[in-house]
Amino acid sequence: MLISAFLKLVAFSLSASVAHAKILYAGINESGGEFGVFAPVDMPGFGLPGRFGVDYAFINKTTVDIFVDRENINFFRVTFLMERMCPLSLGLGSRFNETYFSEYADAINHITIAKGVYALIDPHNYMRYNDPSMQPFTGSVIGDTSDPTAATTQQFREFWKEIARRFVHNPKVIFGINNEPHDMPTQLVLENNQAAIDGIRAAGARQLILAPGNGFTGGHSWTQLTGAAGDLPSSNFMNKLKDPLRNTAIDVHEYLDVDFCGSHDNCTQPGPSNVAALTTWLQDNHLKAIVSEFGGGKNQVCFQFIDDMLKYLATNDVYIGWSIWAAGPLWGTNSPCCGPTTGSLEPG
Ligand SMILES: *[C@@H]1O[C@H](CO)[C@@H](O)[C@H](O)[C@H]1NC(C)=O
Ligand SMILES: *[C@@H]1O[C@H](CO)[C@@H](O)[C@H](O)[C@H]1NC(C)=O
Ligand SMILES: *[C@@H]1O[C@H](CO)[C@@H](O)[C@H](O)[C@H]1NC(C)=O
Ligand SMILES: CC(=O)N[C@H]1CO[C@H](CO)[C@@H](O)[C@@H]1O
Repeated sequence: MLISAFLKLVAFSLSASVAHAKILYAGINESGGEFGVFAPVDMPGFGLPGRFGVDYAFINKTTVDIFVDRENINFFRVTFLMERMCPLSLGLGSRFNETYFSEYADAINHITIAKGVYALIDPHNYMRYNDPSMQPFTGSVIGDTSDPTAATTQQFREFWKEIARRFVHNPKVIFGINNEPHDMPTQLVLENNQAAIDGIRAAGARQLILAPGNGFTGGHSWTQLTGAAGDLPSSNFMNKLKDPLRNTAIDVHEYLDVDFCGSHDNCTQPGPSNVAALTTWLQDNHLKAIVSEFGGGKNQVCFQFIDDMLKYLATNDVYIGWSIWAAGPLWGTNSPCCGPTTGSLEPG
């Protein structure tokens, strides 16, 4: 239902010259814009607004240049925090912290204009807003009408309309609606996704949109109940999304360790068989997907699992891209994925 006419054209023109090219976007997560708010105990507002370059940062331009020039990466998922873009004093909506926006836009423009490759805009918020101090569990679920402190679905629409308006003339920008919704009614994930799509298109933006599902947008659980309350499967809802431009794809996360979290160094969850039901669903609904987070530890078992996953994505044309977790200027010697010794994907 939502296959992109634009993407089909791109895929067609590519296929004329590159026989087996199906993956259009191959890349990496740039994590750091959401850093510096994780409080030892639940302290709403901890780390806000934060200091650029100290508490949070978006990209290291030198490493982006290396990824593009030497490693042929053409896709960067760049995280940010909605509570920084829309300070709590203003609320979620069209009024931004212009300082934070300009820092973010500088990163996006470096990737998309200076380097000419794709950037995925990623509000790293688990479809929650107002308290990021213990992500992914703190913060009011956007659109939860039983929570008087929650931002509304309409506010989320205005937020996305404004982001889209600001990038409307940049064809290298892709809009990721939100990172990993979870533990909320799947119907509400659908409604928030639809509001974001409506806002983006109302701004006149025509670029690709990525819509997540529930259950941390897990590929393996796409057709299953998820969360403590047994929320309905994403597959029951996300084929109901309507995009007048038919340029919305599904956003999937799929780690290869025992609990799909990316925190263990060994790989025991084979990606291809775990996403098989999702693949069938995508085919049946004429949808495409990007795996915007996945990864494995620095060991031979995981290298094989990652290789198997990449081969699977490349040979199933419902998948049009992937970005591995993660690089970013603030990881230092910490391992963003998977287990304590894997290291970050910054060059070197
Ligand atoms: C940016 O990346 C380059 C190349 O990897 C590295 O030499 C430099 O130290 C990095 N800068 C910061 C501030 O991390
Ligand atoms: C806006 O962001 C800048 C940079 O992080 C920060 O110094 C400033 O206090 C923020 N303003 C508000 C209202 O949050
Ligand atoms: C890692 O997982 C593989 C199966 O994926 C298993 O054969 C191996 O024993 C595991 N290694 C460790 C150290 O747990
Ligand atoms: C596997 C991994 O590193 N996951 C991280 C993804 O990003 C969020 C937010 O930065 C972290 O909380 C996760 O640990």
